[in-house]
Amino acid sequence: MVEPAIKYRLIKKDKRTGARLGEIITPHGTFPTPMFMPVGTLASVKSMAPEELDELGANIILSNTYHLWLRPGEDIVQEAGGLHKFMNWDKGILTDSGGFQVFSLAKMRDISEEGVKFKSHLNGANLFLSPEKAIHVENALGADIMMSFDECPPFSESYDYISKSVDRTSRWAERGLKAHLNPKEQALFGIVQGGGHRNLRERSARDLVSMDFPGYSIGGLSVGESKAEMNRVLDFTTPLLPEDKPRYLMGVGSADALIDGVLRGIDMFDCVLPTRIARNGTTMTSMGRVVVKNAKYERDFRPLDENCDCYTCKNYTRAYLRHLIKADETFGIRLTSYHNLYFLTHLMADVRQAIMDDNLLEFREAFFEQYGFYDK
Ligand code: PRF
Ligand code: ZN
Repeated sequence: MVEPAIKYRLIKKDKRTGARLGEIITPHGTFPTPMFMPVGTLASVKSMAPEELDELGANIILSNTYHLWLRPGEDIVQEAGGLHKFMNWDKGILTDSGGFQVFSLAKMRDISEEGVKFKSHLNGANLFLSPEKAIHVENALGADIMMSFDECPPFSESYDYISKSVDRTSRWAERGLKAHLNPKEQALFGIVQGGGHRNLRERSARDLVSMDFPGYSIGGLSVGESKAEMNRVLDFTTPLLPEDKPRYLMGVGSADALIDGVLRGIDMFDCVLPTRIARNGTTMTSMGRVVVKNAKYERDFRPLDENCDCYTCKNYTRAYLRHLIKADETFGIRLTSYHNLYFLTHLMADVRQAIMDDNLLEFREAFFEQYGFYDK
């Protein structure tokens, strides 16, 4: 048994909820959890420099196997000295396996036991990804944490389909584990699937936990089901996972879902949401969403969020942000992206403090009181 590349240290468990305060120890630093991870699909968090990400409180960022495999090619990243060097980021990196992107982006997929045949979303070329291929691309990229190659079926798929899919995802996870070339430098996580079905989530978790991954992801959520539905699945899924390993809820990034995920024992989250909505002028503030592009902010010379200490809020007005976004000035996108990422990384810091102070439930109440429930 080799020592895994990352470790999780549980610091404190909340007495009244499933929330955990901890830290994740990676080859590129030790970072507090629960945490939010910004997404840099193509080896860049859109419009943000690495120094800015560091300054706004990001510790691990996400990148993507499928996208980097297609462009520029993992061989080029490897020649550059790996993803950290290539993009000038020396804190944590996590790569998603490409499984999810194949299912969400590519047309005409053909799924078999061996892997997935599909067409490139860039030029229509015929492509094939298998668990072994995905892991070898992830090995070449060199992230601290890698994801198994999984299938993320639609939440509404039939029980029968999801049941077969879960078993195949477990076999793919096992193949990925065997193909993994350097477990001492890169930690491979298993991904629990199973849609909304308790017994399928149980089977998925049991099979993956028996393979002893250094961490576990929960996939197949935030794919169109309601937040109540997602919370219901988390209620019975996180308790299936070992206490001494990190748990990562994939593709979740709205403030309310982060808090409710932490309450259910999640340690890590990622999502394109904060940066994606920032690019069309939508921001997350302590008072809820502010669509700064709207006409009503034309003469609003207040900061975006009066309770925020970020660079954007300290220096610029809503009227200025509205003007820049309306005029397609890229600086506007940088300012709203910076604020949204700062907002979520600092929300998680506040959540950690609340766990420390034994008042997470009160924190949640107060937060929702101001923020409103369920933004989507
Ligand atoms: N699997 C993988 N990546 C993902 C997901 C998944 O199920 C999701 C689901 N929200 C986001 N990203 N590999
Ligand atoms: Zn701000």
